[in-house]
Amino acid sequence: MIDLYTAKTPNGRKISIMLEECGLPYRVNMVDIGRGEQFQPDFIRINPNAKIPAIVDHDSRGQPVPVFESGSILIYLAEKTGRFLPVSPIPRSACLSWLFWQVGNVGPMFGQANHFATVAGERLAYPTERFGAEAARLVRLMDQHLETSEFLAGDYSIADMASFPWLSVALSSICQARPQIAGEGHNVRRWLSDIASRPAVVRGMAVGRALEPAEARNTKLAPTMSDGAA
Ligand SMILES: N[C@@H](CCC(=O)N[C@@H](CS)C(=O)NCC(=O)O)C(=O)O
Repeated sequence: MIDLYTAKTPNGRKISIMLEECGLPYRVNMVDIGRGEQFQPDFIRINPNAKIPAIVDHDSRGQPVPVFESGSILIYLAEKTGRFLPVSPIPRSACLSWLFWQVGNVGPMFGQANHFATVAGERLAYPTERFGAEAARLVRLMDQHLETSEFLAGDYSIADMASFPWLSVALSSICQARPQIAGEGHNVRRWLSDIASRPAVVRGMAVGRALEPAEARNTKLAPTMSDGAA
């Protein structure tokens, strides 16, 4: 059994998607980051950086294994199962390049762009422009890449799982906010739609909320999944 520590955010959903894709038994522990549960000592012992997602793998030999940072967790689960991360060096490096592209660029830049556009109490022109422009540049780059590529790197992989939850929440608002990319993003939309139709993705995205009736008809929750305390 794997304990998943998560919240209803794109970073958290990367991991529930991967767990569902691999069919691994896991238990959901929702961490209320709005109320500061990520700073509680029990959670800091799992992730000293005090952020979701994190996992504890109780199925390894010896002591339970804590893993934090979404990219690191995706690689851990891929190596544990032998799935969604190629083994041979060239396709593996392509997959890892796009995975690190997401964790080093898309997550931080989309997060800051959203923060300064919608969360910050004050509208500050410089950071709004800086992070908004960078988010738009990343969308354009991804759209151009997906013009000739079905997925980010070869077959569907952990690189796609890392980017999917972020693009699914942010693509429309980034395109609307930046006139220079208005009308772009059709390759990203095709990619989003292909991935969104995967039953494991529907289940992974639903962690922490009840499935809509249409979703429930098309998918089946893993029998081992349950909510627990953080
Ligand atoms: N680089 C980290 C980012 C994780 C992260 O930013 N998590 C957010 C939620 S999406 C969080 O826990 N925020 C709480 C806080 O910053 O106090 C990863 O990829 O796992």
